[in-house]
Amino acid sequence: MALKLYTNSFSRGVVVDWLLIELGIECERIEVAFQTEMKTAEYLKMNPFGKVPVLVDGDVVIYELGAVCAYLADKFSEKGLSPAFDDPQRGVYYRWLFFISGPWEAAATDRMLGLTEVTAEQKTSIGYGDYDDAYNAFVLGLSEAAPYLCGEQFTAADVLVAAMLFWQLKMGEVQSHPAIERYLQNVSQRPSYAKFAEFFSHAG
Ligand SMILES: N[C@@H](CCC(=O)N[C@@H](CS)C(=O)NCC(=O)O)C(=O)O
Repeated sequence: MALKLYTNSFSRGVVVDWLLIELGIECERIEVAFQTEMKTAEYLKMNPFGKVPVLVDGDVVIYELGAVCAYLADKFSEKGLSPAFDDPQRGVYYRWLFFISGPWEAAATDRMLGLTEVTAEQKTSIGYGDYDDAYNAFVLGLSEAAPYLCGEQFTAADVLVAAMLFWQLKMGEVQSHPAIERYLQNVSQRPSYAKFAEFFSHAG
């Protein structure tokens, strides 16, 4: 059965569009309006958060951007967008998928909302420590990209991480750094990037 992507062109769903270009696969794209179509009872059955993106593959419904991207990369593993299961780089790949979707997303959101005052005691129970910890870990990891996060292999993790950085730089929500600039320069060489940049320019 054909894949269906419920998304909105002004959302993080554009990250999946970028991955689909890299994969070179067909996927039906269903544009869902904010506030209305995303909140219908029918839509909430697919994603109780009433958010995009959502990928439907037959009977399987996947929400959460990171899960959608990881799922597609593995489903079409022959396209080489995820390290093989027995490749040690798979560990690095997982680290980036989870880092960008968990600690980094939370740290960046808290900062955007001004939730930055963290006591030493609170820091031990906050998954990302504090913003500086998360930022330092991020740029340290990026400084090891050669040229991509998993070495020579460009993966779905690069799509997620680079898209997040392009977005946050555009919105002034992350401080640039030589490691960030070098990494994004590497990623920008991908032929798919030009197409993504086009989607992205509409996305806010
Ligand atoms: N954790 C979710 C976040 C999804 C999300 O926040 N999507 C936004 C668009 S970027 C949305 O659909 N917002 C609509 C709403 O909350 O009403 C993911 O990674 O997929």
